[in-house]
Amino acid sequence: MSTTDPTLLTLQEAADAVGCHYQTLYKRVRSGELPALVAGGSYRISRDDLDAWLHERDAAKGAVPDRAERDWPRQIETLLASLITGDARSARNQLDRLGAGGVTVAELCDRLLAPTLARIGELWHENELSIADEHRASRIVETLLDRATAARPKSGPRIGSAVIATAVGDRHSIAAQMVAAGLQAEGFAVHYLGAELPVEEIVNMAKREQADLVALSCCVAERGGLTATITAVRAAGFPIMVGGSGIGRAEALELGADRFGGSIAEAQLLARDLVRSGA
Ligand code: B12
Repeated sequence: MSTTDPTLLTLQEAADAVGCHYQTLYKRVRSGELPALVAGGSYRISRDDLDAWLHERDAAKGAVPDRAERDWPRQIETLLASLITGDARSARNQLDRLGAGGVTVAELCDRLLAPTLARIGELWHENELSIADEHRASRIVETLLDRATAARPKSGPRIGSAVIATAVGDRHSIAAQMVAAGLQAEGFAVHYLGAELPVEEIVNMAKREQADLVALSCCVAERGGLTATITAVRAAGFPIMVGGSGIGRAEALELGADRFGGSIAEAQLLARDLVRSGA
């Protein structure tokens, strides 16, 4: 392995990712608790080893670690700059660093990706960004979500299975992709269908995969496709949860959703709840 291997971190890089002083990691390396290589006269830590160490430490504590509070406004500005300039590599590195520091998929979505996309939306609205700028940024976010999902396969028994989509008439697939990433990280088998699928296709997939629930994301004001999908999914007997910036709780429940959620963290809790309650 060469010292330029991007998966090998210096002590300082690893400490930055974790949000602690480098001396803390130095002591863990010296005690043998955290595996490290010596390259060019200094320690190098692999991302996999760092992740495993963080995981063990969290498990031993039995609680969420008290890592330094993330500076989310700064993280958002950094990601925004990468998305605006189309710098996919910097965006990827930023998320990798946060992931190595123990940030969850739900936090990445709720605290970083969604607010950054909202800023993209504002700039687009104010004609500061072109449609092409917005499309390039959206595409980068899709690849970041693919990567975040792939990096965190949850071990242990499967909690349930979920079919996830947006309703016909709503092309905002990224929100649904975030729900899929969040549920997958939680231990669900996810069947993510993206946008613009006819209602019967969503229902058929739920039947074929014997889904425990259907999750729909809604980012637009249009209601025809959403109403038809909720009605058909309910008629087929599948529990359904709805969320997204285009709809509120009262309306979603009124349209027939069993649950409404306003974040990916909530989507994870609600999905577990739907599986447990079977409705
Ligand atoms: C990217 C984008 C697009 C892309 C989408 C690309 C893609 N592959 O997704 C494209 C270019 C296709 C697009 C098109 C349009 N867009 Co657009 N778009 C956006 C933008 C910038 C980001 C959307 C996004 O992905 N946000 C991130 C998501 C994840 O955030 P979120 O919805 O808040 O979701 C969070 C929670 O609500 C929750 N959640 C979400 N879903 C679910 C589901 C469940 C079950 C649960 C529990 C929780 C949950 O978790 C998420 C994370 O915290 C927004 C700006 C914004 N403020 O969001 C506009 C925005 C959504 N678009 C808008 C508009 C108007 C349009 C167009 C009509 C523009 C046009 N004139 O053509 C078309 C509509 C096309 C259509 N029929 O769908 C408006 C919507 C207004 C409205 N409510 O109707 C917005 C708000 C921009 C604006 N300020 O005007 N858009």
